[in-house]
Amino acid sequence: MERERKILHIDMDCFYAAIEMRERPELAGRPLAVGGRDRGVLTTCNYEARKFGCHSAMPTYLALRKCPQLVVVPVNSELYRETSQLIRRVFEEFTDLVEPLSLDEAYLDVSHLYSEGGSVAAEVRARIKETTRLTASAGIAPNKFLAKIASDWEKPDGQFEIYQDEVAAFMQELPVEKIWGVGKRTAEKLHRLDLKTCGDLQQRSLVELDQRFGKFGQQLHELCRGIDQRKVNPDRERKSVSNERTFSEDVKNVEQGELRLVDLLDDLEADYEKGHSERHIREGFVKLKFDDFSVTTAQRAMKVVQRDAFFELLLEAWHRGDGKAVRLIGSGVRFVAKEKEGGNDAQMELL
Ligand code: TTP
Ligand code: MG
Repeated sequence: MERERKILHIDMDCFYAAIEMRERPELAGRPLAVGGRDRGVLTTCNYEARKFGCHSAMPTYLALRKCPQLVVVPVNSELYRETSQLIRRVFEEFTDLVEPLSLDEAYLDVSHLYSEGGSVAAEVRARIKETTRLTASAGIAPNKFLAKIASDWEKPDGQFEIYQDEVAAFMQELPVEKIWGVGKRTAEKLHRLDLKTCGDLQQRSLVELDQRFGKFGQQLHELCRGIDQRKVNPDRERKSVSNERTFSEDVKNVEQGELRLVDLLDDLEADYEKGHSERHIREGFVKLKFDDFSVTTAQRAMKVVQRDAFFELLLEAWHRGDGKAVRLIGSGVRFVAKEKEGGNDAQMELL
């Protein structure tokens, strides 16, 4: 019989804001956001600020209107990355099967640990608190999909476990929006078909879902029953590093575009040097989104972040717009794939 899996999803609570509160204790307990002032947006805010209706991606001016006493501090990526490393190391005390999703979030497969999933999660959270003085929330479930949903349930500083024999009942009432891979558009389509919950979806046949949603239909058919076979994949390798910026006002000419690209390339170089310098670059690219939302990407082979080539790529992409103004510029490099490492595959196959 297949061994039941124990998957944890760990997610730090208001991560950037929590770090800022730790660094400046005088701010603790006050509504605090991390983000850009003036025309910027909030990257996140603490739970005090959320009580006023503030949330990540909200324009700062709007957040200040909702909560005039809101303290807004700038983003300090380096500090967050350091903290993220510490958390990563805590995860690795428990298992090699760690799949980071972002700086503050990861899946852990702890099927091989004999303790109850819930107590492993409690221990991981306690170790994180000891190491970083920050709180995390956890979801514990037989698969990734359910673990991620569960980690949101008792946020902040809490955990929630979904046991295998509870899955069927749990799925009945779960809104379709919570299904992994269902974005806004798919959700609308599901609603038009009168499908609001996973229980509703379970009433539809695989054939029908396949006809309506193509390949995704099969996944929907499984996910709405709480079935998710995806493995925790620890060696997912970065394929590229990139950045992009949407401007509050469209950029009208390429000279202005070049000025913006300078900033992006500074950041790109710093990101590469700090986090990925062991990787070999195979090409660089420039991405543009025009004012009609069409997107184009120009790329060229290079081995380092070669600035003059990036400016030529900008020019090339710009001309494709036929005079259209530009609302977003992105820059990035793609890596040569790491050589596949043999040897410990068997150990990673836990399914
Ligand atoms: P989240 O885990 O989405 O948010 P959070 O940790 O701030 O809050 P929660 O308690 O609800 O988990 O994101 C983690 C960090 O990533 C967050 O602190 C800020 C950053 N972030 C961005 O930079 N851009 C974004 O659009 C979002 C959503 C987050
Ligand atoms: Mg978080």
